Amino acid sequence: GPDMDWDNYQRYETILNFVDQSALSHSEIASVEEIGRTIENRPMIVIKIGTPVANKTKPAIFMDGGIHAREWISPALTTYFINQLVNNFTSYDDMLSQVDIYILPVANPDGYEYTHSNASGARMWRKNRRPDVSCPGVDLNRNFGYVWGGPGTSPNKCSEIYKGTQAFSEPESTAIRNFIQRKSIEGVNWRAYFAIHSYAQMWLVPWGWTYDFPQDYEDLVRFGNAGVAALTPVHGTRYDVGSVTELLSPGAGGSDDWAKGSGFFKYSQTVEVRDTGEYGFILPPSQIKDCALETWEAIRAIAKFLDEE
Ligand code: ING
Ligand code: ZN
Repeated sequence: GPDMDWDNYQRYETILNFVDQSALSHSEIASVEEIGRTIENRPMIVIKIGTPVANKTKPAIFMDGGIHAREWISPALTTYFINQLVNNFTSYDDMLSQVDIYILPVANPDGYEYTHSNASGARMWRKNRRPDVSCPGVDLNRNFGYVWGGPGTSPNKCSEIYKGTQAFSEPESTAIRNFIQRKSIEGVNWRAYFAIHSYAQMWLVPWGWTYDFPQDYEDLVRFGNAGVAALTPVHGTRYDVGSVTELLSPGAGGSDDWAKGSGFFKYSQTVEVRDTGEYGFILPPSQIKDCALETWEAIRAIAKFLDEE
């Protein structure tokens, strides 16, 4: 298929080939796993990247990208991070010994591919592609099973924040949950969960379901501040750090609330990347590399934080 680059937004097939090739050519540090299939039977893949360190359980990071179809910058970033870690790894071997990182580059490939189609209004599609005669699609970021159906969700199939028929009714959210549970049982030391979204330039921490704060909220903000302190100097891009409800509005059933509420992850966040609304979801491809470079610095700072903790 076509080659990968970060001058344009890529189709899912190109992303799949890129991730497979990255792991195949660097099998000493990377491996790919199919974690499930979407409603339209597309494979969902996670790449694990890290060097084994003897006598140490490394902190592990999980990242979901592209859970919302129209947020094209998200898969562009997750694939950029994969490329930095796998194909430029000699300059980042520090990070590869500090953490194990698991990246799901596109959590909603059915929706992502739909936004690349010519169907009327398709470019602004958000949900997955669960079929329905009148209103297809479930908001995967309202379908996770922690206070499912709480504030900021809808029981209406036609809503952009439709929660689905029950918690984890969708194969895409179920695949993420099952993978995290299974790896935990296998001994993976989950520490930080990242959901990569656009747009707002905000580093959002739980909770999304309530205006209350988690009891360790200050730790989560300190973690977020460490990321943003590394991000902003790169191009002067400003991010706010705070809870979802504090900075935006309630939204229950998000992947970040589930990651925290399930107890698997202490540090859980939704990072809303560029911009603040000038282009919104239609961020020009000319901004991909700048956005990727600055957020990559945040991820590197976070790896160091977790290693030193
Ligand atoms: N924003 C997020 C959304 O899902 C959010 C905000 C994060 C809500 C976490 C609830 C939990 O609506 C975007 N841009 O998708
Ligand atoms: Zn989103």
